[in-house]
Amino acid sequence: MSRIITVGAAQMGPIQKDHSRSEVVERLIDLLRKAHQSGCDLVVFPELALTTFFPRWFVDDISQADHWYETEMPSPITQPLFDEAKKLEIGFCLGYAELTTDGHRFNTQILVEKDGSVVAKYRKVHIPGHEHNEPNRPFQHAERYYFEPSMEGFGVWKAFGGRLGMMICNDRRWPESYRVMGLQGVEMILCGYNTPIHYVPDPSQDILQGFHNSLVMQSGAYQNGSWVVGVAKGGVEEGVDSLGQSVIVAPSGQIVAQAFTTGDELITARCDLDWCAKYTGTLFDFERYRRPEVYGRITSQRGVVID
Ligand code: CDT
Repeated sequence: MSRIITVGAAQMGPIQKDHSRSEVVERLIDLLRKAHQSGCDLVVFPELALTTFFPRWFVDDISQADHWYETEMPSPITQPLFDEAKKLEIGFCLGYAELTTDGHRFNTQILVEKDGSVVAKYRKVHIPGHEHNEPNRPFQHAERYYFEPSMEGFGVWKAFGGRLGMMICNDRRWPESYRVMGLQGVEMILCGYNTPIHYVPDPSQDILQGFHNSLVMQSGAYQNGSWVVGVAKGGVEEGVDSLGQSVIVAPSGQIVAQAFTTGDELITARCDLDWCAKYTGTLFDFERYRRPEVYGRITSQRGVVID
């Protein structure tokens, strides 16, 4: 029997600073309904899908930013999204900023099953950008000030009839993210992102943002025989233009659906999880062909060491 997940990548356009959580939840519910009408089992929302991308501003006292974080999930404001999903029997994946009861701050994504239960929580591992205010930049990317890196790593969960994993934005640029999930037999990886088109440390990369976005997800999918669903919050948000180009990538590395706007847009694909085995059982049969005995540097060393 074939195992199909019809997945929706629910790209969002900008969320401005003065947009309320309730307004945003309405947009998410609208996308959820569209996904339901398209026959989706699962809909994936972007990174930090409830607020503007607040790490673009610096505050001297981090508690001034507490209002951007969720302290519970669901909360009274997000409960209507959970209720609607349960009513429609559709699962979802949602990114948000998490402030734990003991004061830890994470960039988080949850996976919610069709019955409304939270089956998995993933906290971002690779935190890009900078820790301190850099006033000469046109905008900040102070994720390293606002979020601590997760020590929990990359999990894979049984859900939606398959084995699903999650990663968030910058994680998609690192082959280790995919491979750690690949070694757990992942069949579909869900990834929300916010990617400013202007890369301040090296503007020569600006024109390549779309290329690099699909390059990393296509290669990660192919090299690990997994579906990858990459979902943007794109468009001009508080003056910062961000990449759209949400994609659904097959285990072959081929793009099977791609967003063509930078606004709220749903793309979908019927994903046959058994397609993964065509790759994980042949060219990328890890058990047969990998050589972990010569990969020691991957985990024993962080930066480049020149002998
Ligand atoms: N949100 C996020 O991780 N964005 C990064 C931008 C890198 S530039 C500091 C990304 O990899 O797309």
